[in-house]
Parts: sequence; structure tokens; C-alpha cells
Amino acid sequence: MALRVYGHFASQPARAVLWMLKLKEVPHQFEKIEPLNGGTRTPEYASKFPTRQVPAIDDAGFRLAEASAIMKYIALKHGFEDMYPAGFGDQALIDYYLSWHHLNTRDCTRKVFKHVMVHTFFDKPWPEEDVAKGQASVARTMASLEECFLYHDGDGDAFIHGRSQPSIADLLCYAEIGQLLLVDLLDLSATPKVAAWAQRMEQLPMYEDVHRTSRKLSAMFKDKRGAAYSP
Ligand SMILES: N[C@@H](CCC(=O)N[C@@H](CS)C(=O)NCC(=O)O)C(=O)O
Repeated sequence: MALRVYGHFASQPARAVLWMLKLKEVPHQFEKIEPLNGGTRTPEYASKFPTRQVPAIDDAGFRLAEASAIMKYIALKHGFEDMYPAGFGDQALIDYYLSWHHLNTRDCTRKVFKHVMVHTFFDKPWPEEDVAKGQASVARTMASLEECFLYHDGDGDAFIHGRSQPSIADLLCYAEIGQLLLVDLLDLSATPKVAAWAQRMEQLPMYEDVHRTSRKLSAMFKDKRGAAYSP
């Protein structure tokens, strides 16, 4: 049985998993689950994945959730050392970013992008002050990202921790940042290394394929904001 992947292209961690599978040409069957419509809360889904979130996978009966765990599993299973290196030191550096990600870069969604979704799909007023606070917090996170993980000064073509190819850390990181760039709610002018890295990520294969839903969401959001929209 093919690897089944449960998710939605609007979900940041699911997008990272799907981008990895497409980049590395891993055969899989995509099962669309809509988190916004309670798709992760059905008894059937909860019985398979008790943490009730996407992404999740079923690999011939082996079930797993949490994007970073899934991505490590896929990398280790297939020997994708560019995605998750074999050496314990290099691996630990990727893990360092992955641990940091959850309470830092993930705030792009928790503190800013969630307002885009709520405003677009639940007809709530645009919370100007909350968004401004969220953006200020994300700007601090971007400065830390630049200082701690995109610190390389070499020829400027490196990825997280100066690696020459993107790893699972880059895919998870970009899934948070790219969606804010598409809705013009993230200004990277104070963090040029993050800005240059984001552009490199956008040149990777399958970028357009994986970001089709994000582009649609961005258009819907901008329509909704209408004349009031001024990034
Ligand atoms: N820590 C998890 C986060 C997963 C997550 O937040 N999933 C959201 C969609 S982006 C979800 O399934 N939400 C539905 C719910 O919590 O009911 C990961 O990295 O995979």
C-alpha cells in the first residue's frame, strides 16, 4: 500500500511534508483533510490519529503525526541525508532548529496568519492592533532566525546552518514565512539574510505546485480586505 498522507495545502506543517515528498519524488497518496471544517475532529480521524491534527501519515499500517517526526521518518527510511544528515552532530544541529521552530517561527501562524484565515473565512473584522503586535513579535523572531540559524557569511547561497542544500528545517521554516510574504504581511528588509534565503527557497523545484493554495488564499484575503488593504 502506498504511503498515505493526510493534510491540507493551507496547513503550514502539512505543506512542508508534502513539499519534501514532491521534491524527493516519494510515491504517496494524498488524503485531503480540512482542519477548518472539523476534518481532524471526526471519530474516524481521531481513532487513527489521536492528537487530531494534520499532517499525519499511514505507511502500510504505521501511523505517525507531527510534521518534524514525519519528515525525519521519511528521510531516515529513504536515506535522504540532504534532508536529515546521518552524522550525529549535523543531525543535532537540524534538531536544534526543529525544537526552536515550534515556539518561534511557528508564531508566524499563531500571531499573524491565523488572523488572515479568521478574517477571510469567518467574516470577522480585521484586528489591526493584534496584527501589528503579531508582526512586531515575528520581526524579533526573524532577527533571531538570522542570527542563530542563517548566520553564514560565505557566498550567500546556503540554507539553515550553512548547509549547501535545503533540509527539513528549511522546509518547515519556509512554510511559516512564505505564506506571510504572499499576503504582504512580512517585511524582511531588516533581515537581509532571511530575505535572500526566502528567495532561494522560492527557486526550489515544486515551489509553485505546493503553494497554489497559498496563492488562492492570498487572493481571497486581499479581495476581502478590499480598499482597506494596504500592506
Ligand atoms: N505541531 C504540529 C502542528 C500541527 C497543526 O497545528 N495542525 C493544524 C493545522 S495547521 C491542525 O490540524 N489543526 C486542527 C485542530 O487542531 O483541530 C506539527 O508540526 O505537525
